[in-house]
Amino acid sequence: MEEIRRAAAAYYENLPEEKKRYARFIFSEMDKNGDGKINLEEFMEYHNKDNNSALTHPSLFRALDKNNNGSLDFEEARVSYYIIQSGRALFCKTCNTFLTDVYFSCFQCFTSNDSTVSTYEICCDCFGGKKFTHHDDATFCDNYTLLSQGRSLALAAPPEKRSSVLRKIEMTVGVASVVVFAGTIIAPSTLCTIM
Ligand SMILES: [Ca+2]
Ligand SMILES: [Ca+2]
Ligand SMILES: [Zn+2]
Ligand SMILES: [Zn+2]
Repeated sequence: MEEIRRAAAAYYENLPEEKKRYARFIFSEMDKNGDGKINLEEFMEYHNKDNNSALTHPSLFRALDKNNNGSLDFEEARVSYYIIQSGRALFCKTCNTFLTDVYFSCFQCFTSNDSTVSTYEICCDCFGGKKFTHHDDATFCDNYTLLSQGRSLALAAPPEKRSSVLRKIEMTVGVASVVVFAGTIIAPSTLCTIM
């Protein structure tokens, strides 16, 4: 989680002023009782209304609450903004915890040409403890391996398939490759296209 926090802070610092103001605005919208922090109830209420079901996961709130005091200050809450923007709202398919730094993903599902196949991610504990049921021939890779393999995969894919490969890479490993280019945040898909 620490890596995600640091990436989120860097991401925020590079946002244009209006986007920073917008992030503050969202924070104040969430803070119903105006005490300057977001409790679980306020967080759930806001995201339920938003229909953003991934964010109403209690394990995400716990992960965001860095100092474990049961509420989110602005610095803690802005990490959720980054998680949405980078497509990092991923949860373990077995135990349902929010996936932070390193996790494993089924290589076959990840690289499937069928867009209806969802990528299958599990946390290190469930993978290590073999606590998952998936198809027999599944090969699991950690997200960093997928990122480096993703580039070769994308380059090897026929041009008409390339964008769907890139989209999957972006969804699964987005956080690892957000970079700042000439003061503008470049999303992984754009980055891959210009490489
Ligand atoms: Ca509040
Ligand atoms: Ca807190
Ligand atoms: Zn798990
Ligand atoms: Zn699979």
